[in-house]
Amino acid sequence: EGVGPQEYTCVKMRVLEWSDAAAQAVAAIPALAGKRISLVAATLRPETMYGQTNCFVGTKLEYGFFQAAAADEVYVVTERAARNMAFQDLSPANGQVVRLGAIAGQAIVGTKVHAPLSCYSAGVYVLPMENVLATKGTGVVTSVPSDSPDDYAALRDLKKKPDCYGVQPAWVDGYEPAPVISTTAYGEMTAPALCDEMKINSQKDRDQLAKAKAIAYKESFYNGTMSAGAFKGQPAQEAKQKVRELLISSGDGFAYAE
Ligand code: A2H
Repeated sequence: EGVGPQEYTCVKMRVLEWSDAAAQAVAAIPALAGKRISLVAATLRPETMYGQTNCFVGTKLEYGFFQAAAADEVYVVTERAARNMAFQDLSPANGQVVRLGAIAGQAIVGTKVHAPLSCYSAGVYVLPMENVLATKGTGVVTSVPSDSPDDYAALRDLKKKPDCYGVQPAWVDGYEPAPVISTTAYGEMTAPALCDEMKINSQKDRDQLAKAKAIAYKESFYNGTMSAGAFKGQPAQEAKQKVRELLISSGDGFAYAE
């Protein structure tokens, strides 16, 4: 932020089963019939994708269904992201944004999506997070609680009080942080260990989470070793580019800058 562009890797989280509310919204938009629809998450840590446990959206944000460059493909992202994508060969024509419909973040919650490379290969659920910014990335965040304190704190809140957040237990039960990167300082579970050590109680502990995020980044990215996936045993820092290329070459991801 501030200095130069952020080079994100976008991960296509293909919809496997819509929530009831989203199914209704989708059925009312004839242009979506027969399309491959994906929630598109923007990440700076593609090497962590092996540990995805869920996807986060902001319940107060509005998302759109945007025509991708491929005729049969549609991306669910914020309007802001779709405009940026239109200038990066990610829409039907340069600068052209084709919005096929809109949907509230709240309505998407409970949708089951495929998380590429995740150990939860049968799919993960879309869940609500309080601190999803409309001004960053695509407004869709893929969650890796083993290595992201924000993701860990938010997922733990939902597991503790599913009712408060309108989340069904089945959307979080069994989706535990999975080992992706090991560090000498914190072992396999950098974010959970840091949140415990810093006594972070919930996703509302913004100041503490900002500190934990900085430490987690330093340990897991700069000092971490891959403990899962195709590049097991390699430094996380080196695996980043390799996993990014893997996601892009398989068609499960693409480069996106802003
Ligand atoms: B990262 P930066 Cl394992 N609102 O991906 C809030 N957070 C968002 C967002 C939005 N609209 N869009 C993306 N993000 C998250 C993985 C990850 C990330 C790990 C560890 C750290 C980490 C799994 N979540 O980010 O402010 C996304 O989460 C800290 C570097 O542009 C994205 O990468 O630096 C990161 O924030 C981008 O935030």
